[in-house]
Amino acid sequence: MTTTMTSSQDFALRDRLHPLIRRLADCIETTWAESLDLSPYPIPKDLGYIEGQLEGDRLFIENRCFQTPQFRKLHLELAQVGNGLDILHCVMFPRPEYHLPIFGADLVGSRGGISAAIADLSPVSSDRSLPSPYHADLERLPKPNFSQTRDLPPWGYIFSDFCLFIRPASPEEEEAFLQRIQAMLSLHCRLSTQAQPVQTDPETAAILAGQRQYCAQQQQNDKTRRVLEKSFGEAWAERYMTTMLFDVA
Ligand code: BLA
Repeated sequence: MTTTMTSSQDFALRDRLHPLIRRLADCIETTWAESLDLSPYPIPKDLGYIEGQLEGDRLFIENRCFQTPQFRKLHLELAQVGNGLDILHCVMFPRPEYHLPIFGADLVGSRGGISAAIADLSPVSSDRSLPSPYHADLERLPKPNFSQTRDLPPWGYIFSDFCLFIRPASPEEEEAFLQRIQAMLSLHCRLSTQAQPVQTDPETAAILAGQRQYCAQQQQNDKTRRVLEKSFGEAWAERYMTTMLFDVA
């Protein structure tokens, strides 16, 4: 296995990725920069830029992270397996003093097109409901129709009723997916910056428990784990999934 780190903050990988992944990465970064008060987030030294190859294809990963007054970690990851599989992963982890949902998105694609496009604002409360302003604003968003919706795996019960999981079937559907994520993200940035922190320790503990459950379930995604294991081995994949992708504060 080779792991390499560079000091470059540029996503050199970005230009080689599927156009929808590139556009979503740009959209996420622009929305963050325009609507949030970003500060640097210390990425573990060896996990900023990573290359690995154990068996089969080489895996390239580039991570970019920030923090803000409301979010302990904003994470955007771009990855490419060999020349075949392109991946965008994004999670916005709120600080546990803020009762906010977890924004998450995953795009997986190849030359043949995007096979999985998923985005959600996932609840952390024990009754699995979203804070009411979120519910109301999400209800008001236009609801595009997608011809191929996909079923969530059993661990996906953590996602909200608004979760979108599709295989975009045309350039028009790719565009509609991008528009929908942009709308969700803008809504989230607006509502999160208006949010007030909770006042009591039990409330913070309940939010933390919800975030822990979200991470525990996401760590069960065998499709992600298998990609990482093939290039970096089991132990490394476990460390990466629990410390970089879905770490709990
Ligand atoms: C699916 N994720 C997948 C798939 C792959 C990855 C290969 C299968 C694609 C398909 O079925 O068409 C791989 N995703 C990765 C890798 C990384 C990654 C290697 O992010 C990172 C290095 N996953 C997330 C987030 C969500 C998510 C934030 O990281 C949701 C908010 C969801 N990915 C998700 C779901 C599936 C998936 C629900 C489908 C799983 C299944 O069908 O079993």
